[in-house]
Amino acid sequence: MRKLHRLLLLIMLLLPGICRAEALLLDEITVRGQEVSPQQETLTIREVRESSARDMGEALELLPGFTSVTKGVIANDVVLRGLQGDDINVFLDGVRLYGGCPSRMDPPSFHFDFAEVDSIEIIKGPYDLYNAGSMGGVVNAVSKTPPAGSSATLTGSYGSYRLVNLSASGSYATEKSYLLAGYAYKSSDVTKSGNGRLITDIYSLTSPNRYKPEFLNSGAYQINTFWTKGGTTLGPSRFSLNYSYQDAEDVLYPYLLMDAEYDRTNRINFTSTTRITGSPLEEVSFQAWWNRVDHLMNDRFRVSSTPSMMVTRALMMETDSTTQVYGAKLSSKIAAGDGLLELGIDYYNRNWDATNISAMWLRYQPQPLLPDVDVDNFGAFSKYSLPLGAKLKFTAGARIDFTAVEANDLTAARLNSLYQPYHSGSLSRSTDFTEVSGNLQLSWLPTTGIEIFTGFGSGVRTPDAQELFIGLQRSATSPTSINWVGNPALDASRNNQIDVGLKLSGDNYYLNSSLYYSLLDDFIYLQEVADPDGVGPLVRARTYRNIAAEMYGGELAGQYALPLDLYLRGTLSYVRGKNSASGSPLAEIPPLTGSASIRYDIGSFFFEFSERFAAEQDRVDSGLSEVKSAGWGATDLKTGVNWGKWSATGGISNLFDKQYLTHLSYQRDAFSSGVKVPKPGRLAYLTLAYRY
Ligand SMILES: [Cu+2]
Repeated sequence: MRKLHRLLLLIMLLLPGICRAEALLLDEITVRGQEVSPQQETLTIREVRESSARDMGEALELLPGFTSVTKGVIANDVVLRGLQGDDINVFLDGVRLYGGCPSRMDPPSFHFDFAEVDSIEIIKGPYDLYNAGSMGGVVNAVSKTPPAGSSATLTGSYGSYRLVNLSASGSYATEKSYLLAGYAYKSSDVTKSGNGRLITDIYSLTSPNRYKPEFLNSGAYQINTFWTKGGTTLGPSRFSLNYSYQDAEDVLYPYLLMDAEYDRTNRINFTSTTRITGSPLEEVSFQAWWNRVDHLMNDRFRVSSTPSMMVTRALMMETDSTTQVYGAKLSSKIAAGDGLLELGIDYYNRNWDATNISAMWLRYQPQPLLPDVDVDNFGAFSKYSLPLGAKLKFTAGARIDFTAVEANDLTAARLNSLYQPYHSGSLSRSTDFTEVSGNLQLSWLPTTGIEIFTGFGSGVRTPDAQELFIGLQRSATSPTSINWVGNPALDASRNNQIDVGLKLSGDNYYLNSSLYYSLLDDFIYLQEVADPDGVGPLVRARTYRNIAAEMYGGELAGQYALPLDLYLRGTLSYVRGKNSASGSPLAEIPPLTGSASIRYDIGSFFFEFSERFAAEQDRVDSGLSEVKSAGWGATDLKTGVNWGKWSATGGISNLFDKQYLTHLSYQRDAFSSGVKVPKPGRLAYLTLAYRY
C-alpha cells in the first residue's frame, strides 16, 4: 500500500503544469471584512490545506477563539471559547454526528475528511436556533458541490514521520444534475515532541499504561474515507443525497489508558429545497439523515495487557461502543412585512451503547458503561430578520425543545448499587427536559467599512448520555482506583450571553474584535466525590454536577495588505472562567492565545512566516487536580507555488523544535491517564495538488 502511495506522489511530481496567478488573498480580505458578521467566522479549505493540520481541531486553531484538546497524533477535539464536547455543536452539512468513544477519541469532526469539505462556517455564542444544543456555538463544515462540467482533484502530502495524506475526487455536473465521488487515505507514524522523545514515550518506566516497546514507534493512525454525493433539480426543487464510509484503524491515544482498534462510520444525508414563486412562502427545505459509528478500544499496546494471574487474555480492558443518530428537519422561509421569517421543526434520536470489560476480581467482568441510552429530541424554531433602513438589521428568534432520555440497559439493581450511593435524591433511569432558548441581534452599519454588532442570547443544551448514565466500577484493591458514575438527576445547562463586536474593513484590511460575557446556569461540570461509606466495594468517584459559572473574554483578528504584496495577519483570544459558587477558576480553560504572521503572496507564489503562542495558564481547578501549564511560542514556515491546475505547498511547523503542551486536557474522560501529551516538534511536509 505504501509503495503505491509513493508512486502516486512521484507521478504527480513529474507531470508538468502551466502558470496562472490568482489574487486569492484580497478576495478573502473582502469576504472576511464585509460578508461575515462579527460573531461569525469562516475558514476556507485553502488555509487548511496550506497548514500542517491533520484534523479539524488543529485546523480551527487558525481562527481566534479556537483551541483544541490533544490526546495523540490525530483526533484533536475542537474547543470554542473554552467550551468543548456537548457545549458546542460540530456538524457536517447540518448533520448531527457524534463519536462512538466515551473518551472522545473520535470527536464529531474526526469522522469526515478535509477533502470532502469546501469551507467551515462558525457561529460563536448562543446564536444558532436551527439546531438543538448550540449552547456555546456551532461549527458546521460544508461539503463540496461540484462546478459545471467534469472536474477532478488529486492531492498528495508527504511529511516527517511518514505522514501521508492522499485524496482523489472526481465529479460530473450538468445544468440540472451532478455526481461526485472521492476517496482519502491518511496515515502517520508516532511523532516526536520538541524534546526528541516520541509522544507515546511519556510514561514512567513503572507505569502500567506505558506502551510496550514494540508499539512505541509504530503507526499512529490509518484512516480511509470514501464519499459520494449526487444531486438533481426537478422543476422548482433541488435534491441531494450523500453517502460516506470511513474506516480508521489502530489510532493511538497516549493520553488515555487505551487505543482505538477501529472506528467504522457510515453516514447518509438527504436534502431537498423547493423555491416557490408568487407566494409569501418562498422556500421549503427538508433534510433527513442517519449515521452510525462502531468503535473498539483496548489496551493491547500497553504494558497493562501483559499476561499475568489477572490478565488471561490479550488485553486487560476493552470497550466496545456504538452510536447511531438519525433525524429530520423541515424548515421554511416566508416573506413577512419587510423582513424574512424562518420557521421549522426538527427531530433527532441518538442511541449510545458501550460495554467495557476489565480484568477485575480474577475475571473479565462486562459492564454496561453506557447502558443503551436513547435520546429523543423534538424541536421547533422561528427566526425573524428585519432590515430597519439600509444601516440597521434586527434579528430575533426562539426555539423550544423537548428531550427525553432513557437508559434501556440500566437495571434497578445497578442504579441502586453503583449510582445511588454517590447522589442524594432518588435516581431514575429516564429523564426529560423542556427548554426554551432564544436570541436578539442587532447589527448597525453607520458607514461603509464599519459594522457594530450586539447580541443577547440564551442557549441551552441537555446533558448527554455519558453525563447522565455512564457507569464504570473499578476494582477496590488499588488506592488510586476511581469509579465513574453519571448523574441521572442533572439539569440542562443554560448560557445567557451578551456579545458586542466591532468590525472595521477597507480595501486592504479588516479588523474584527469581539467581547462577550456569559452567565452559565447549571453548567455541567466534573466533580470528585468521596467513597460513600469508606469501605469496599465502592471507591471514590468522578461524576457530574450542575454549577453556576461565569465566563468572559474576547477575540481580536485582523489582516492588513502592505505594499510589495506583503500581508500582515494577527489574532488574539482570551477567556476567563469562574465557578461562581466556589470562586475558583473553571478547569480546562485555555490561556491567552494568539498568532502573528507575515506573508508574501503574488498568487502564483507565497511565502509565510508565522508565530503561534500561548501564555502560561495559572488559573486551574485544584479541586480536580488540574495543574498549571507554561507559556510557549512556536514558529512555522510555509511556502507554495501555483501553476494553473497544479499547486505545491510545503512547510516546516515548529521550526525551532520547541517542546510545549497546550493547556487543555479533557478531564471528562473515564479513561484518561492523567499524563498530558506534548505537541509535535519540528515537522516538514509537502503537498501537491492537481485540479481540473
Ligand atoms: Cu475510545
